[in-house]
Amino acid sequence: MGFATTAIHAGQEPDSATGAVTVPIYQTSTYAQEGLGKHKGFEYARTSNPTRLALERNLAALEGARFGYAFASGMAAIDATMRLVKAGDHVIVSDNTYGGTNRLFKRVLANYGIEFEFVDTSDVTNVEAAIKDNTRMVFVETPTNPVMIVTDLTAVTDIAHAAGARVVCDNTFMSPYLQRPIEFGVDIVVHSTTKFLNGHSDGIGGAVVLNNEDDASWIAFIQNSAGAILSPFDSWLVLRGVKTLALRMEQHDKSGRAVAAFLEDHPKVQKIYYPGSKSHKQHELAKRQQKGFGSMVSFDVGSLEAARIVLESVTVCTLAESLGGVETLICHPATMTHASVAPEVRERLGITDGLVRISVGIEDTDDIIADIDQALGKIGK
Ligand code: P1T
Repeated sequence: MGFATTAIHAGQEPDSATGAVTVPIYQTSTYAQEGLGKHKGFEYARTSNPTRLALERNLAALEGARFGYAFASGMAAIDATMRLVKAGDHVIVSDNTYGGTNRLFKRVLANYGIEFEFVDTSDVTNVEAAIKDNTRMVFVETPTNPVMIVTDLTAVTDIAHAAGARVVCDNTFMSPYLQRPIEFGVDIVVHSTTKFLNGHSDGIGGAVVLNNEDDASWIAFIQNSAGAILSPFDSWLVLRGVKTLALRMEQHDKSGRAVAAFLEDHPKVQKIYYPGSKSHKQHELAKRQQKGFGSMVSFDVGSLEAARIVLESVTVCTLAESLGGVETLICHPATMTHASVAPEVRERLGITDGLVRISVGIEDTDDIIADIDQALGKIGK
């Protein structure tokens, strides 16, 4: 079955009671039982809900995995995944990740005895050098938010597995349409469904998908025990969004390439970060590992003042956090999405005061480019 067919049908049989072709929003907290221990497979909606279950099956199918679990946010999904390690375990993490991931690991989970080591995972020798006897997990984001560093998933997985560690990949920036980490040996894929999967900027959510049955049972146990579940309505919104994922990602990818090409040649732009650009250090790897390059583009205009002018001059693009929606969003990572990252780390990674990040939407490409062009034109005036 092709990707678009899977997106539209996996986990979504017509409703057995009514024939409704769209999975209903089962807005219920509990389910009537026929007798003690006699029920239709649903007991309490924190544990399971038919709308959420349909989404979980759908997302698992899209990533080519057996099990999927939906959470209240991407961060809740990542937090649940980290319950697979415990005090005394060592976790290697990509040194550039979404700021919230860095904050969760460094400021919250480190307090519970988990040892995090941040390395540039785009050079796999760094991962190899960081492996210790107690390494139990390697957590990578690829391409990274916001400087678009790409990690070789096969190479990292080989190293991690030889050491007995799981590999987790945050696939939010690509979506399963453009990258399927499990095909490269990755054990667990996490998503902020808030982004491309939902695609309409109208819900916060997250997901964990994986193949290993024991790990899946533990994630399900955590989902039920800690309770950070995705609501029936939000599950339905993501199911609705995923139906057009293939179409949307084609257009995101097309416009992302066009915007990147435009920025690359622009005199006011000092540097661009886009794996589809031939100047990107890992362009060849991105070509091998990804089906496209997506629509996340970052670029440096040299100063906070220049960035402010661009961000405050756009009219088609919207100044806002988040990404992956149908509308073009533009943001300032240093003060917005990555404000929680230490300034010296931001500086080293290239998250400068002049860095601007665009999530290219699916409006007419010419309108997006014209808007960015007029905003860049205001610099130095
Ligand atoms: O916002 P939430 O659904 O909890 O997802 C967190 C998250 C996880 N992983 C990646 C790669 C992300 O980009 C995010 C959220 N990112 C933004 C809000 C942003 O604007 O970058």
